[in-house]
Amino acid sequence: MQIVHSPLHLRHDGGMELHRGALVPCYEMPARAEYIREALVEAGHALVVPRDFDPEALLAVHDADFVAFLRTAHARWREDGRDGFMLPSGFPARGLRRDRVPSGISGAMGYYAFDAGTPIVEGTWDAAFAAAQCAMTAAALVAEGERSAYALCRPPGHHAGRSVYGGYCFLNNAALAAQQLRERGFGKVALFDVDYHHGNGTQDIFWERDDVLFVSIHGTPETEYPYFLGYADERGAGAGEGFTLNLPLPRGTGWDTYDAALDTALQRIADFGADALVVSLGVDIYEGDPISAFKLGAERFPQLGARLASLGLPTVLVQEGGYAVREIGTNVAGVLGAFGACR
Ligand code: SP5
Ligand code: ZN
Repeated sequence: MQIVHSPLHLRHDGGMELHRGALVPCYEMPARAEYIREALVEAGHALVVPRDFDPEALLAVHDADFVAFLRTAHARWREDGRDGFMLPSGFPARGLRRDRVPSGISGAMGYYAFDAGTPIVEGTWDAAFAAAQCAMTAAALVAEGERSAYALCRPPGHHAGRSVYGGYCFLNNAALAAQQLRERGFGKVALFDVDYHHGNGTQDIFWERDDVLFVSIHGTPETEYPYFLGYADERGAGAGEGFTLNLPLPRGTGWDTYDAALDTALQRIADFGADALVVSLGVDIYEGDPISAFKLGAERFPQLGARLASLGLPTVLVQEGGYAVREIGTNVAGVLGAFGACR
């Protein structure tokens, strides 16, 4: 399988995140992508660099003011006399105004962010845009005839909505891949999100669309991040009603329960009549993940890869989360190896 990857991901580094009341080094660190790349090259996959997409391509899934904010945020922070990583400290919650963006960088940051766990540093835009280009390139490869392609994206993307960032995500790589597939001739695209955390950004982007089916298996937002989206009663709206399917599972979920949810998810994708598949591939469903709570051993990743391949669809796999850094490469290689073996 071709692996689309850019070393520019290294430019997004050096932040701390607010975690359980303390500033701790980010779980989402550069070593994640380095270990994945090493394991995939070792396994014999071919590395390719992303193509140069026009930034205009982002505007199919993100608002222009949001993209402009991300591009200029850290320069504005420095103009304000500050340096280092940026974290917001106030958000437009109930009773506060959301109809205007404050002119100062601190207010603007709180307006566009939804958590204090997603620092922006000087190189964040370069890394996020490169990751988006990786995802769009993988989609182009599949549209040109590859059965599958994998975008080794970092930072991840599925928590980023039309005009909101958070959850270590800035631009929604998987949504951009799905959009590219639509524009390149696939009439119906299924986006299956297996990351431990609900893909609130992806759901937001496709909420009112019936041409992109969003299906997600994740830790229940009753207790798990991102808390405020991902419940089973969210089914889409307008033309998109019935084209969102959330399958939340409790902490401690093991393979039998997970596998049954997989049956439901794959059946929905088959019933939809998808012409192509995008997988938001978070490997934080692993039992050793430091911020997640499913109980899936490393041997489950090849099983997951085989089940994804069994749909028989042209498939773009997009890297999302996974924070057990030592095992992350093995787990991703397990999915991709089994997927390739089932073609
Ligand atoms: C892409 C992705 O996987 N983003 C995840 C972002 C999660 N950020 C906040 C995590 C807070 C989890 N707290 C759990 C405590 C476990 N000790
Ligand atoms: Zn996750």
